[in-house]
Amino acid sequence: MAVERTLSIVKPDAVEKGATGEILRRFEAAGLQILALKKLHLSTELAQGFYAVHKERPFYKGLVAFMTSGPVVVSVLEGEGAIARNRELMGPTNSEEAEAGTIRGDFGTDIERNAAHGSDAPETARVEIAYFFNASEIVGPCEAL
Ligand code: FUP
Repeated sequence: MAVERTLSIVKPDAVEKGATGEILRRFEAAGLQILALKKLHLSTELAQGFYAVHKERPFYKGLVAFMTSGPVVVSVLEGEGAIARNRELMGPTNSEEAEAGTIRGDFGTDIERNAAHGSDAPETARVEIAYFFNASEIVGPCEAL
């Protein structure tokens, strides 16, 4: 399997619960290296741009309101099959359908307040990583893991 990079966001609900450290721990325990990491409070413009693909959807306004409701923690993860591995760790989009032991099952509430975001394909990962990080902010790879 190819070494990939993916963008992760610990969403405002999980940050507010104090689950950031546990979520990042799960990434590392699953063999994903953290190449870049920052905490920020998204502006409406930044959240709208990130979710622009959904702008005609009925949930867009609520999603942007949620994503700007508190700080998020954004990271670049790297590893073998990182995109699928991250999505496995997160569980399905709807936290009500996510099993215990998954990030969305353990820390999310429903389909909107679902604790985490992860890129869904290599091309979206490239776009999403560049949306939040300059090349100089991405450090790695490291040999330790
Ligand atoms: P995912 O790839 O799992 O993040 O899911 P999607 O790209 O389908 O959706 C992006 C985000 O939109 C989800 F994280 C939550 C939100 N969403 C809703 O709030 N309501 C919906 O009905 C579908 C998605």
